[in-house]
Amino acid sequence: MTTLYSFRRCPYAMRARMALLVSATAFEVCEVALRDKPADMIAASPKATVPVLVLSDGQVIDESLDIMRWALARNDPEDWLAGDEDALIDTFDTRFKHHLDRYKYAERHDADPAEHRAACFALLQLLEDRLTAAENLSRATRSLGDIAIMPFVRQFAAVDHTWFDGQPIPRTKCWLARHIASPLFERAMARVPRWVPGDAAPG
Ligand SMILES: N[C@@H](CCC(=O)N[C@@H](CS)C(=O)NCC(=O)O)C(=O)O
Repeated sequence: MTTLYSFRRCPYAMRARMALLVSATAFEVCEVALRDKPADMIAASPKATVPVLVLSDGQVIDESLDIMRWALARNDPEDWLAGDEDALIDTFDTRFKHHLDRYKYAERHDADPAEHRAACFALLQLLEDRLTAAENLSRATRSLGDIAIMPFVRQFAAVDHTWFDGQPIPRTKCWLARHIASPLFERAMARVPRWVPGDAAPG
């Protein structure tokens, strides 16, 4: 069986779960506590970040984008790989994430949240511009770029929903709301009990 070590609220794990689901890959979810990760997960991937995918032959994939691309290379019914927005994804994984952490956890970083919120907001304009052409980032229908980026924008919006809802980025707000309301996201966010060592099987 293919096992995904996952954490429900982790944006990287969310995008991996969505790609595994859309590709109809059979997998079991091992929901971990980040403070108490299973020894099997750390043995498979010593860098110890979620998600980690362990295939039935023992192969380990421990980067969320690699998990997405692996799953879609096997089966890509919605042609998500045609919308692999490498550069845009990288901007959000690096610059947006950097500012998001300092906006969301300002005290931890001894940062000015307003400054980092503004830096995130400037990057959201990239999405707003893209979304003038179509309802999703690469085309009308969702693809890899949308799903890779959406969980981070969701996290940004959730820090202060009232503020986010008041911002002049109507297309981005609509795009985010559509993805959050999608049956795929709902499935990816289904609650699974935490895996405790000694249980018969993960999940
Ligand atoms: N580049 C990694 C990043 C994964 C990552 O940073 N995940 C966080 C949770 S959202 C994590 O596991 N952090 C380690 C920890 O909190 O102990 C990926 O794309 O899979």
